Amino acid sequence: MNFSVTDNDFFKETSLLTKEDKKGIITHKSPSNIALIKYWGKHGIQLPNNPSLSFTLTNAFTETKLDFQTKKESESKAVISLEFWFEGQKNEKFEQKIRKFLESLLPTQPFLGFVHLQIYSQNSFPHSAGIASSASSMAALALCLCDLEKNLLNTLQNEEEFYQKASFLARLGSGSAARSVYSNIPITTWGKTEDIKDSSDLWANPYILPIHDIFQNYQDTILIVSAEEKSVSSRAGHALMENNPFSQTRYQLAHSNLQKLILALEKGDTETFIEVVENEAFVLHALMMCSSPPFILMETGTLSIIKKIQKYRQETTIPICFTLDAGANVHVLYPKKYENECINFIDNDLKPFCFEGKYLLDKVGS
Ligand code: 2P0
Repeated sequence: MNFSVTDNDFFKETSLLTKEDKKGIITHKSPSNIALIKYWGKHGIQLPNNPSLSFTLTNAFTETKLDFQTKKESESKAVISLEFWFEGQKNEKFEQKIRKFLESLLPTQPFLGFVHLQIYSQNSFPHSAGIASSASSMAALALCLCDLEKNLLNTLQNEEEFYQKASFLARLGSGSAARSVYSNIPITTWGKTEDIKDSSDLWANPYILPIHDIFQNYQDTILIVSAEEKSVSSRAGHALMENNPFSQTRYQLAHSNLQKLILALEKGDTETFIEVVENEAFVLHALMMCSSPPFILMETGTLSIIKKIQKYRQETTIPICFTLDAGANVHVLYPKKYENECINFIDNDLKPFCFEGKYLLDKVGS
């Protein structure tokens, strides 16, 4: 499935397109997500080597506005016409990246060649916070593209199909973005697994298995340990899995961790939740450490924070835990009912390890 629109209907519609001058504005807002079961390693065209599962965040999001106007009959339909602004400024670097992405879609989504596009994008979180924005930004862009198709070709009227296609396109832009097209859905999964009905490598789906109340309003405080750009890009990181001696074991572990997590989410079993979530974070970083060449993505502050969280948990029995992305920042996860104690702990014990004392308060979308 490539959601191609290069069929007869398309050409019927596009002949209309060239006669009729159409313009409009489409906006979408997409949340960031934090993976509990990590996607790390891919094959083919952005296909994951194991299933992943993420919490959808609320406060960290990208808002994208797409301003479109159909081209004149004389203008070439084989090129992408694009201008891109990021946070109010024309941004050549991002424009190049988006242009390349849209060009890669052109053979299956030829309507993209029939319009002039002006895209304005902004994040709710500071660009310098060292938080990856590819998931939320690619998801917001993919949703805009699906609305554009809907507007121009009268396709994607079915909501499920609309979101599946948005997730499919977002995935092609950035794997983890596939999981960010569903706002207000607390948990999303991506990748084929026998444990989740209708799961797919091609797009992510909202998680529809039972979720215990304790996990409905989990808090995620993102500790900014480093605001620097990552030392290894995700693309390079995924590629390193190809020759990693532990890769097959890792993919199996992702499946068994997912099975454990599904049960824990249903039963409200925070102990197993913590065991699985922290294991996934450690394994992701261990894989990078034993890749060739090796990468250490944690900073000393990351380790200090992890140790403090584990000690605090032991002393208080509050089910607080952490997860990591492919970088030094720490996501601190805890149930809403322990919010006051956890914020106090973060302010007193963890904030000193944060870059300029910075952290972002976020929570799972509901
Ligand atoms: C994830 N990460 O599941 C994992 C865990 C980071 C750590 O997916 O190359 O930017 O664009 O498909 O999605 C980050 O990688 O990689 C990522 P591409 P992406 O969220």
